[in-house]
Amino acid sequence: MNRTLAIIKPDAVAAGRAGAILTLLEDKGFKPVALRMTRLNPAQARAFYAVHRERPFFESLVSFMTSGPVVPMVLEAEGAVPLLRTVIGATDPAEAEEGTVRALYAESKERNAIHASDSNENAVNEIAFFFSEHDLLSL
Ligand code: FUP
Repeated sequence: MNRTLAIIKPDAVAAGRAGAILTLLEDKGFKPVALRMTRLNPAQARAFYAVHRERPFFESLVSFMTSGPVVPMVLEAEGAVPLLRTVIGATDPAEAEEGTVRALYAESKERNAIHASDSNENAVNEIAFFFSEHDLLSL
């Protein structure tokens, strides 16, 4: 069994879609093994997206990600990282496949409802960003 990190982003939480997105993820076979609600401060958002710090959208992304509560969660499934990337869809909802989280709930390329780790290595680091080992339940 593999683990990945998802974050329901401020747009989707504010729109009252956190429950619908969690249901969709469970319907796709993911088991949540840790879940919390928090609000990132600018330093945390900058650290989380540090890989993008030179990109033109970086400050706007930090501003969006700190604009309201988020729901980070650790999800377990066979091949969790690639499976979740498929289930969330393309970064830009205009390009996301029908039925994906972003096609259903994202507003724009920036306000795109959900984050998912893009590699097993990043998943380990991103899980540790939000959760300590004793937060993770064994099912
Ligand atoms: P993804 O892995 O699909 O979340 O996409 P990226 O890692 O490429 O981008 C991370 C986040 O940066 C996206 F979720 C939204 C934001 N972003 C923009 O706001 N504009 C862009 O042109 C690209 C990404």
